[in-house]
Amino acid sequence: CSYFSCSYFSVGRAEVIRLMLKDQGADFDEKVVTMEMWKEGTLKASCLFGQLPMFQDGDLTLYQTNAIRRHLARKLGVYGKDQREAALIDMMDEALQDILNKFIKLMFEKDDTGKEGYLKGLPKDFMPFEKTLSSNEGGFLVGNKISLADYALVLLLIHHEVLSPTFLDAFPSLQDYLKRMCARPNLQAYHQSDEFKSRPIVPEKKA
Ligand code: GTS
Repeated sequence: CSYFSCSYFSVGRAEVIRLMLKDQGADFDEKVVTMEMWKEGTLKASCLFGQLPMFQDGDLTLYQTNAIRRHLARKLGVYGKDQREAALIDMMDEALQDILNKFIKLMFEKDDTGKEGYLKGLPKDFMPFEKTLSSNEGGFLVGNKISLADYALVLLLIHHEVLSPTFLDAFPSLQDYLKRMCARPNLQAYHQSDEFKSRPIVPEKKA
């Protein structure tokens, strides 16, 4: 098994990388960067685009969350069984990124005024995934094996349940999916760990 090394802020885009590594039982080391360390400037100056996460796989250094995720997905065998599945996985993942970008924007809003409108838009945003899961007998977004896109969906569902505990009521397939995914032994152990709980992506005032 490869040994990976990842640097990132405690809370941020990199959580989905952690989720995949944990579920896959990959051996990795992580360096959590604090704001104090970051503000000092040396690390930022050393990063190709001046941002984290940074990922190391042997002598390969990568930046950009999605490039890291795809590299790992190819390496860990969670990028579909062929090119057709890989294309469908990319399509699902891009649609999930659209939701993630809106979600991140909401999380960074200083007040709570955007939350109501955001919650109203959720059925439209998540319905395509409900439909896909209800028609895919494999039990995953694409094919019959977990993929890169599933990790993105699982994490978004976990966070949206915190944001709105009733939001999954209208989505039986997503509900069943989340239950199944969170019962995967490695994912369950990580989801229930203090490590995961210590990184609340949805701040209390937004929940
Ligand atoms: N497109 C980049 C990616 O996906 O990796 C964006 C990276 C990014 O926005 N990084 C943030 C950062 O380094 C941290 S996080 O929000 O993604 O966790 N911010 C500090 C800075 O100085 O820009």
